Amino acid sequence: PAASLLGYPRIGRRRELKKAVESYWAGRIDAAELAATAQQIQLGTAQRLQELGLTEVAAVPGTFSYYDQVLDAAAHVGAIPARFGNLLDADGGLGLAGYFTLARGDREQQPLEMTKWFDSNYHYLVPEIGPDTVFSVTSDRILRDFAAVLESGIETRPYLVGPVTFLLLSKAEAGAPADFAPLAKLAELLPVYAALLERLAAAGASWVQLDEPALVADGAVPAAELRAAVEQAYQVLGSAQSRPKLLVSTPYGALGELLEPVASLPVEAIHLDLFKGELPADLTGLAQALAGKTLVAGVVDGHNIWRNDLAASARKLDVLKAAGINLAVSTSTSAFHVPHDSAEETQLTEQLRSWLAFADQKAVEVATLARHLADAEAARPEIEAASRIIASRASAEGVRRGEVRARTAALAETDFHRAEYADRAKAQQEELRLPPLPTTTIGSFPQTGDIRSARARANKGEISAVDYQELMREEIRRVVDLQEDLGFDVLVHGEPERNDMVQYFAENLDGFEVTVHGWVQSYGSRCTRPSILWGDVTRSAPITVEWASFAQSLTEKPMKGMLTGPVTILAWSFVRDDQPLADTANQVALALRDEIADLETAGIKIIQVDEPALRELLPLRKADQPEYLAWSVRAFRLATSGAATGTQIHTHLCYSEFGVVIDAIDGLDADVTSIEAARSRMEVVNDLQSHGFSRGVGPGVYDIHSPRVPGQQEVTELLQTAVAHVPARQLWVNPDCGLKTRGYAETEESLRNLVAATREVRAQLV
Ligand code: THG
Ligand code: ZN
Repeated sequence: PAASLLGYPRIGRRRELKKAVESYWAGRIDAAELAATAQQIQLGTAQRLQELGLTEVAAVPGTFSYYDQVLDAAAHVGAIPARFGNLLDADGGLGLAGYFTLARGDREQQPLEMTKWFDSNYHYLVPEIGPDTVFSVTSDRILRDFAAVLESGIETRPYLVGPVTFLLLSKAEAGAPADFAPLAKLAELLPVYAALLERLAAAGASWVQLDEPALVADGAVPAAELRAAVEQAYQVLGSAQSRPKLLVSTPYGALGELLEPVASLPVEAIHLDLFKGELPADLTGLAQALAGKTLVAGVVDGHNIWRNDLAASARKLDVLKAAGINLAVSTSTSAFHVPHDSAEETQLTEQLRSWLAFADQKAVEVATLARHLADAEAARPEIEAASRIIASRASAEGVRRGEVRARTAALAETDFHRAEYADRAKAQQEELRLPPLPTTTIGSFPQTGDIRSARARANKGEISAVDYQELMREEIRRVVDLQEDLGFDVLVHGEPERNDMVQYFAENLDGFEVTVHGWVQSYGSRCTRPSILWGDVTRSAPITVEWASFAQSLTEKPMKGMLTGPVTILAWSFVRDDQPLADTANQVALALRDEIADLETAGIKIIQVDEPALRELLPLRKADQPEYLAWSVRAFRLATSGAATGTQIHTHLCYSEFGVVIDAIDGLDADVTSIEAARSRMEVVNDLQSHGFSRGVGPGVYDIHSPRVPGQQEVTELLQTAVAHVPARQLWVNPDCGLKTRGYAETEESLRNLVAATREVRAQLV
């Protein structure tokens, strides 16, 4: 197809999929009703994209998923871990119930581990593969959904995570030999992919997209081995009997030394990320490798929301065309990272809205660029209009503020340093007098229906600001009482007043706007509404201080002030692309620095500055990582290093691959760091031990992403593992992450077990 998107949001314009899936889980609708909603969403997408100009065969990507695309691949090839027992239906297929068991776990089994998808705020489920995994086709979901849309007259382009990426994203099943890597199973996996391709061809698919983003990241596998694996995979799939045409897509960056090998694969089309990725100056080799194939040029950013510089994209396309390359136009990544349609955001100024391109606008952009390739004159008016609008951004009010620029320009090295840790630790212990293995939670408590509806009513003006405040205060009283009752040492106020830990700050800082319908999927049925960071950032008034001091007034125990760090505010927003991220991060850091000073003045002695997304923005190429880590760590330090010696700074990071960022975590210089560890069975303490991490650390002792309640014994064992690797005086006890998505019943039970286990292990300390 001359113009297409690499992928499209799948949650639905009004989150219809989220609502249907959650209704299915709650038993309010059955599998048939859920499947009907899913097909309606897919048909709606296909019709919408056709209306927007993606009319050719296979221009509409079949990137729907009930939960996750990596889980879908596992479900289709039979990669179902043995620990779940038999999840297959009588017909040998993995039905919806079994599919969701892998995603959410059950009474006995933890779900598949969840981790970040490349450098995005999307999370995929990690398949577990062992030497004994037997692959076979165990789902025909994509076949059925393809056929359903085809019946309505639109031929979509079915999508599967490609076999190499699938195995590289998988982990070895528990009990596999230490030297086993899932990639060793490639030869056994390929016939199953080939069988799926044959069935898709038989169903009428002329194209299938196999997504191979793992090829743009430096991972554990050396480039030569990766190259051999890709070549093996596509030799086999390319020579499959009666297969559809294949598009191999490589979003999220440049292929580097794999560029020509990938371009030479025996398939019909290769997609390259030409927004983030660079092309070689000499295109001769690439053109030769692509002879007879189509280059699907990903020139429109699929990952951020800014209107494309169509003139710049057109120039890139012209260069490729001049080199004799046969072209199609697309996005750099799937557009599932962005919301559906900026035209829905009528509350934004027309000026800001004109700067934006959500998924629907990107469809128009790729169609325009394809038109440019066919007939440059015909596309000229749209291309020039885009140039004018982008130019207007540069001089718009609020994009650059003199006082902000002056403050960042005047920063000195001392603004990034605190007193020595030893002095801080002593001063803090005198202030706080905490027991060994202090217990705390990460910050948020369950957001009940009552809290959400109070906020919704306040937003609609149905209750007054004063009444809303009082309702939130009642909630804070309840949460403080509960923590006192459970016996926690360091308390939190529970954050009932925050819709989202980033959006809340965006709403209270200048330089941001928020959306109404701009939901994007974060994992499974969970979505966020990333804010739009469009201008210079300033704080016009304290944000959290009143809530924190109210909460502190209710207890003698220390109350943690809760802030979101600069890197996370950037990572979970759509950030301006007209200056380096480092500069934007420092502006946010200064606003937070002022907030910390105000919290201290209000008597708050512990302040947590969360950076759960520190790992997320880590560049996929090792060569780019040091620079990123340098500026991201500095931004955190700029935010926190104004704190007094006796003020304890905490931070929290999600996700367990700590090996890579542990130096950076150390560099943050926080007094206490809480991290995810439960899902990976405390593997992280090995990293902490070998690194010699010297400050406070709270490896999470239970997984909050699932409703499962950990037993006291289980928590005790995890704590004993932790104490065996890390000196007890450094250890804190806490759940993995915030409790916002949990219900109260399971939360209370889990926290009770956490405190009981802590007391048990404390008693064992000498
Ligand atoms: N905020 C943002 N991004 C995030 C997190 C966050 N990314 C990673 C991590 N936390 C896990 N992600 C989520 C994302 C969404 C939700 C929970 C964890 C969630 N969303 C509600 C839902 O979909 O029902 C909607 C939220 C709301 O009603 O405001 O619960 O915390 N930005
Ligand atoms: Zn977390």
